[in-house]
Amino acid sequence: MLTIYSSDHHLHLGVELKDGVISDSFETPLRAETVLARVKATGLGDVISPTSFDRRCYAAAHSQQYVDFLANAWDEWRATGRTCQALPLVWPVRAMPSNALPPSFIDGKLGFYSMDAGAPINAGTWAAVSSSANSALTGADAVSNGAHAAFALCRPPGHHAGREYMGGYCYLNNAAIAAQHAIAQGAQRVAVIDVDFHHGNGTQDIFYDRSDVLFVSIHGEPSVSYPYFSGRADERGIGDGTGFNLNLPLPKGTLWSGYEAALNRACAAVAAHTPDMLVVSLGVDTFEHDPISHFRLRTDDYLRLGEALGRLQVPTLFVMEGGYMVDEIGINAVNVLLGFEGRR
Ligand code: OKP
Ligand code: ZN
Repeated sequence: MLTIYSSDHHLHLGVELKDGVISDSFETPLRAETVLARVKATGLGDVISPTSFDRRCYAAAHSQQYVDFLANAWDEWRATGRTCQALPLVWPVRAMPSNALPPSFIDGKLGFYSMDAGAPINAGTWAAVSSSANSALTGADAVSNGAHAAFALCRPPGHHAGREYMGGYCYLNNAAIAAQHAIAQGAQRVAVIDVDFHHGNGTQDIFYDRSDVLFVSIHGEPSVSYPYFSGRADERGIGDGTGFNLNLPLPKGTLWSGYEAALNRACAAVAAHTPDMLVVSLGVDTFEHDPISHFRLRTDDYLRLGEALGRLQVPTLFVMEGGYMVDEIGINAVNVLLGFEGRR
């Protein structure tokens, strides 16, 4: 299987507001390097660099004004004389007008275009974020052009980024951009299956009213797990999209046995959609030793997860999302790919 990777991800190094203090982010450059090393060590296949894509390819899944905000945010922040990372600190909450307009000042824009303070912006963020989306787009093209599978080794991740907001380490929604690109290239139907521990609220947001892109997510119950405000089983889609959004929340402490039952339901829904392409939001923060998540999958379980996805027999693009136990992120992520390939 082809891997698409760019060292541009090093241009982004975020901070994290944790327990009331600014700390190092769990979302580190070493994550992507560890996965890349494992791809090479296992001989998964060739590793190529992403090609460049026009911003319009991102705006097909997001809005043009959001993409422009991301591209310009650092310059606008610098123009105010500040050199520290830009973090949003004010949000239009429920009781404020839901038709709030985008402010013109950068501090207001940061809040308007975000869901939390989990997506800091610094000098290299846009270069890293656009390159990460380009990896997903390059992978989508490879699969559209006949590859049975490809692995977009994206960093930063994307699945919390909605049509018009960033958050949770995510800026551009790489998986959604890839799925939308596949549709633009002629796919009739696409399925996105999100196996990251956290609900893919951004991907759900982007495709919620659509019947051509099925979104299925297995994740920690929102009452106790980030992002808390989406991911319930009764979120089924709206309008034409009704019935094309499937959330499978599971309790903290879920083991492979419970996970597999949900995965079988997810795979049955994907098969019923008869997609031309499957996009897998591949997070391995479901691992038993992940520092910020609460499922208990083991290293060998990722082989089984990949085997289940492989049995669908659909051309598949894997897009890297989360996974914060850096020592094992490479083994676990690549185990999914090896399982998919029937190698174990
Ligand atoms: C991104 B991805 C919980 C803090 C949560 C944000 C987590 C973002 C995860 N103590 N911080 O889905 O892996
Ligand atoms: Zn996650």
